[in-house]
Amino acid sequence: MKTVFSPLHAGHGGQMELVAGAIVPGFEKPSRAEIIRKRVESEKLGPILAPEIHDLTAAKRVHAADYIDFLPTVWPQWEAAGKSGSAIPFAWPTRGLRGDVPPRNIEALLGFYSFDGGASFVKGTWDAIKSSYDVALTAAQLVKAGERAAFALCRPPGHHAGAAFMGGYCFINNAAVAAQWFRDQGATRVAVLDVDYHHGNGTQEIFYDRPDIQVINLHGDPMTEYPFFLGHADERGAGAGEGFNLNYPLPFGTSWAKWNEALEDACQKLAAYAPDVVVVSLGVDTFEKDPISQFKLTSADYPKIGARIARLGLPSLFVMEGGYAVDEIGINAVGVLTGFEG
Ligand code: SP5
Ligand code: ZN
Repeated sequence: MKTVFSPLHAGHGGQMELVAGAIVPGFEKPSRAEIIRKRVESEKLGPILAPEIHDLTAAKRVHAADYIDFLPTVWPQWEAAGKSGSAIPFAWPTRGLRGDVPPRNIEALLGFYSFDGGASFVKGTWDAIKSSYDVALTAAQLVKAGERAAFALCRPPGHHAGAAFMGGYCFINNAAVAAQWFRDQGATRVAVLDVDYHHGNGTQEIFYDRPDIQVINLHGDPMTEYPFFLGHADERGAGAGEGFNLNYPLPFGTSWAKWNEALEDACQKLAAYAPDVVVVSLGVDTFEKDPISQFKLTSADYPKIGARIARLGLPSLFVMEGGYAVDEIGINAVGVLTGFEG
């Protein structure tokens, strides 16, 4: 399997986040992608390719144009306002406030275009976001050109980013961009299978009223787990999209047996949908030693995930999402891919 990777991800480093009452270095850090890249090499998964550069047309097919146009301006605006450190919002237009008037202050704009303070900017963040997008589209092109599967080693991740908001370490929703790109290239139906520990709220929001893109999520129950405000089982899609969004919220402590039951049900529903291609939002923060998560998968489980996805017999695009246990993240992410290859 070919991997697409860009070193530009590394410029998105040193950003801070708020965890349990303290501002701490972000869990979503450059070493994550480097450790996965090294494991791709040591396991001889296949060649590692640089991304082709794309314009932002495909991003604007799933995101609001004003949101996409805002992203490259964040750091320049932040610096022009005399600020340093990490560009993090602190005020959001929640219920009772005006969410329809973009303000003119950079801190306010960050809040306007986000749902949490988890997607912070430093100087190299835009170039990393853009490279992650290019990685996803380049890997999608490989699948379109006939590869059985490809691995988009995206960083930053994407699945929490909605049509007009960032959050949860995510800015552009790489998996959603790829899914829509497959549709625009002629695929009739596309499935997105999100196995990250956290609910892919952004992907769900983007495709919620769409029957042509099935979105399936296995994740920590939002009653107790981030992102809290989406991901319940009764969210099944709206309008023409009714029945094409499937959520499997699972409790803290879920280990392979129960997680795999959900995966099996998800894969059967996915197979029944009969898409032309599947986009896998590949998070490995379901791991027992993940520092921010509460599932109990072991390294031996990840190849089984890949093997089950392979049994779907569909062209498959793997898009890297979360996973924060940096010592094992390479073993687990690449484990899914070698398990897929059989
Ligand atoms: C892509 C992805 O996996 N994003 C996850 C964003 C999670 N943000 C919330 C983190 C909350 C961390 N709570 C940590 C407790 C650590 N002891
Ligand atoms: Zn996650």
